[in-house]
Amino acid sequence: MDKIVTLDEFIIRRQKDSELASGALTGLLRDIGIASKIVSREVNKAGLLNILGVAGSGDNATGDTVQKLDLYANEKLIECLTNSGECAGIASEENEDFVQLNAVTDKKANYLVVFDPLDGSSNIDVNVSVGTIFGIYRRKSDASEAVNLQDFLQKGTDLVAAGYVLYGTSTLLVYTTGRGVNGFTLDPSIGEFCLSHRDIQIPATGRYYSVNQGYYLKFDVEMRRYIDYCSDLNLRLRYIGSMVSDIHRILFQGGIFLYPNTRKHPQGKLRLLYECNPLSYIVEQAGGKAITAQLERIMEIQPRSLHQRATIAIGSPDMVDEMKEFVERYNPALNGE
Ligand code: P6P
Repeated sequence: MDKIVTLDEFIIRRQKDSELASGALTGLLRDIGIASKIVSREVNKAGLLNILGVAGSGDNATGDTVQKLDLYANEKLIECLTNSGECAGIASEENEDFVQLNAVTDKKANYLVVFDPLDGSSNIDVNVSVGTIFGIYRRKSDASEAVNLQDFLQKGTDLVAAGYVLYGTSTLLVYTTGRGVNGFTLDPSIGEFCLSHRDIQIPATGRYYSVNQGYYLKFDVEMRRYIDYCSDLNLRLRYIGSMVSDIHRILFQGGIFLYPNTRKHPQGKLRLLYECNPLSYIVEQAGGKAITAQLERIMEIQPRSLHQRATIAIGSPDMVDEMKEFVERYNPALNGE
């Protein structure tokens, strides 16, 4: 039986990585791990604590219906990130604007964290897995100043770390600091995330495609052609409606996840800053690809606003390349029609 390696031990062992050397990023990752343990405890007993149901406010800053657990997870993440003293500010799906964190020590905080505290929260009431998504940036402004919007509007290529926590049959934290992707499963008996998936590599291709088939008629023709192709290949359609869960399956078993533009969401539905970029960083680090339905690399997009949406096709490299070929072949605009 392999020796147990906890998240803390693993992070400290990897501290020789440039970004971890100062220990600051180490502290941030550990704080996110702590918040995730707290959220996991509440997610696993949500039905008992009447924590389900829509919070009083109804909608969050970005117009999505808020579940009480969303708010709880948001508060815990902000609390834990404040404690570390390493985080200068955060941007969250649940907050309309970015939040400057109050220094708890006289140490200057050089990092920012963007996150979706509980993605897929509409599944909470029906006990389907949900997830936390986070990305970590170095701040651009001077550490002696207040954080500003430009600090947060950085491309995905500027991420120094990204990860997700999947609250499913077990609680799994997957993250990267740019040197591969590793997964840690929470052992509730010792309250530690333990290394369970070392150096995750996404299969070059797969038997799954993940898209909301209900919007098929609202997709552009080139996307419909690609979806028809997946169906003709007898690929398996798997769509939970929780981005973390859907992409987690693809990361481990291969496949492609698509959220193209629709009439309701002409720019796409998913959020660039705290959903698409962090998950794209992880998938690319595992050997996969992540582009928009318009074939732009997700991590190269220059964000213009905190809650900006993006279309996305993400997963096994050979499948993303094939989808790209369909768009080039059938998109009228690309064919001069
Ligand atoms: P639809 C959950 O609300 C979410 O933000 C993602 O987790 C998920 O992939 C997507 O929206 C589901 O959207 O339109 O298919 O219900």
